Amino acid sequence: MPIVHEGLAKEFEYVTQEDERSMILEQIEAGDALMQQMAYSLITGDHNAVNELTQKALGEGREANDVLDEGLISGMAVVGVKFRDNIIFVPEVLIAARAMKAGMAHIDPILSASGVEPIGTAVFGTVKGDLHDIGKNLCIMMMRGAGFVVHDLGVDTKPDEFIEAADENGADLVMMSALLTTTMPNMGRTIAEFEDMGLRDEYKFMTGGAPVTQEFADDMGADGYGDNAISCVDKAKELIAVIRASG
Ligand code: B12
Repeated sequence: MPIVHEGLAKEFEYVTQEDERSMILEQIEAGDALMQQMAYSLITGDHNAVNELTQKALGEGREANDVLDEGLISGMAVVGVKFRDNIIFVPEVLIAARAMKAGMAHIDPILSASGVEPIGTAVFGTVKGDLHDIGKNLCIMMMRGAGFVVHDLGVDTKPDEFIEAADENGADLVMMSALLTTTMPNMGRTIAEFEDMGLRDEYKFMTGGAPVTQEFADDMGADGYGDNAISCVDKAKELIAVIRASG
C-alpha cells in the first residue's frame, strides 16, 4: 500500500538518498495503514502508541515478523537517516529506541517460543565501549525462536566477560555486535584474548552490526558474519553443523 499516513509521508521526506528511499519505501509499502501508524509512532517516540498498536496488530493475526519489519524496523530506518543527517539528536533517538523496545516486548515471546530441542548454545553481547543493543536483541530473539539457547551479555561487554560467560555456559558460539566504527576493532581484540588464553578453537565466533562487513569479519578472524537477524540465524546453524560434524 502506498504511504497513506500523512505524518509518515512527511517523515519520509527526510530520506533523500535514492537507494535509501527505495529500500525504506519497499518496507513501508509491504505493510498497511496500521503498520504505517506504528512506524510513525516509533519515529515520533510515542511508546504508548507503539505498545498498543503492536498488541493490536498481533491480536488481529498479523505475523510477528511482518510487524517487526513493516512497522518497527521501517520506522527505525527513518530514525537512522534523521540521526545521521543531524535532523534529530541522541535524546530523540533514545526516545525512539524506547518505543522500539515497547513493540519488541510483544514480539519477543512469539519469536522466541519455538518449543524445539536446543540446537546449540551461544553467548551474545555488544562489544566493549558500545551501547547499541537493538540489533543484538533482535538477533537474540530470532536465535531463540530458531531453537538456540542464548545468554545475553548486554552491552559494553569486555573480552574477559565473553571468556567467562562462554566457559560457564558451555557455549558453542561467541557472538558479538558493534555499531560504531570505533568499537568494531574490539571484536578482533576479543577473539585475540580468547587466542591468548589458548581458547580460540573451543568456540566459533560470529560478528555483525551495521558497519561490519564480511571482509572485516574475515580480517579479524571471525568464523561467521551476518548482516541481519535472518542471516545471523542461518550462519549460526551452519556453524553448529560444522561443530557437530567435527565431533
Ligand atoms: C539507535 C541508535 C543509537 C541509540 C542506541 C539505543 C540502543 N538501545 O541501542 C543511542 C542514542 C544510545 C545511540 C548512541 C550513539 N550513537 Co548511535 N545509532 C543508533 C541508530 C539510529 C540505529 C541503530 C539501530 O538500532 N538500528 C536498528 C537495528 C535493527 O539494526 P542493527 O543494529 O544494524 O542490527 C542488525 C544487523 O546489523 C545485524 N546484527 C547486529 N548485530 C549483530 C551481531 C551478529 C553476530 C550478527 C550475525 C548480526 C548482527 O542484525 C540486526 C538485525 O537485523 C544508528 C543508525 C543506523 N542506521 O544504524 C546510529 C549510529 C550507529 N550511532 C552512531 C553514533 C555516532 C552514536 C554515538 C557516538 C552518538 C554520540 N555522539 O553520542 C553514541 C554512541 C554511544 C555508545 N557508546 O555506544 C553512528 C555511528 C557512526 C560510526 N561510523 O561509527 C550511527 C551509524 C549514526 C550515524 N550515521 O551517525 N545511538
